[in-house]
Amino acid sequence: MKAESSNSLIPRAYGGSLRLAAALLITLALHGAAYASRGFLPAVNYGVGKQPLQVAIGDLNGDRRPDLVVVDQQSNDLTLLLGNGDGTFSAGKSLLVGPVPQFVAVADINADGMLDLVVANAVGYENYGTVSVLLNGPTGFHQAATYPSGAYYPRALVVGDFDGDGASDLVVMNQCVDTDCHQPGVVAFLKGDGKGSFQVMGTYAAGQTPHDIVGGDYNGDGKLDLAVVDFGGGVSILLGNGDGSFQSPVVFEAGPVSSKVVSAILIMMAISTLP
Ligand SMILES: [Ca+2]
Ligand SMILES: [Ca+2]
Ligand SMILES: [Ca+2]
Repeated sequence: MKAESSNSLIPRAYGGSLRLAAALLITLALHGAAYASRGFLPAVNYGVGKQPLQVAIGDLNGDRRPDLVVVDQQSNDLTLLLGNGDGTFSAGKSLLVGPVPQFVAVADINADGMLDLVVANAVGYENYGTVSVLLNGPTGFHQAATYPSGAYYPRALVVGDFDGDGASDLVVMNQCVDTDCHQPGVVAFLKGDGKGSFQVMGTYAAGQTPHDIVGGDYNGDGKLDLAVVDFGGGVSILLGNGDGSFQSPVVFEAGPVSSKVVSAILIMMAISTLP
């Protein structure tokens, strides 16, 4: 049983919060020697869609060179930037997803050896959230298939086999449970069939204002757990039962979360307090 992620630098805790740090580490590792003596080279900018919100890394076209995929919140698409292997990128195509996309995860969800894309779409506070699944293939990504996210305003998700049947599942962090968003959000377990389809099987409380989510086996029992960062402060650890269900959150109190880096540090601190 093992979570899947394009980020292999951080084995026990990975996902949205740490992806930014991983991207920075990769960049520094690739170019560290040159940068150490000369400083950073001038930035090179690449066009993407409207209101880019998040970026993920993975070899998306199978040429063994890391590529980038950018979430464009306002144009409802993803932009692919294909890596040339020398730190430059070629403009890729855009891929339509659901309304108001918030987050993309890169993982081989149908175990065919090609990395796929899974997107959390906020859709809008007045509508139920969705997840877009884009399977990869020899000729590129297929058209997105859409599934309910389990509640309202999904902001992030993690991919992993949470019920131990060998097929990748999703856990989606939804910020709201109703259109007013007055109640605390939930995380939803979406069971995967191994072919790219997902179905909501249950939702679980995860703090007052869930903001980010990371998956990993935090207590070393071989079952995937969750760390949910709260916007108001603190981290909720939900230990997995290994069947797709989760125990009541263990809350690690902390101050307000001001950045992704702070989120990552808080998660590490919360894990260190587990018995
Ligand atoms: Ca695949
Ligand atoms: Ca599974
Ligand atoms: Ca565990």
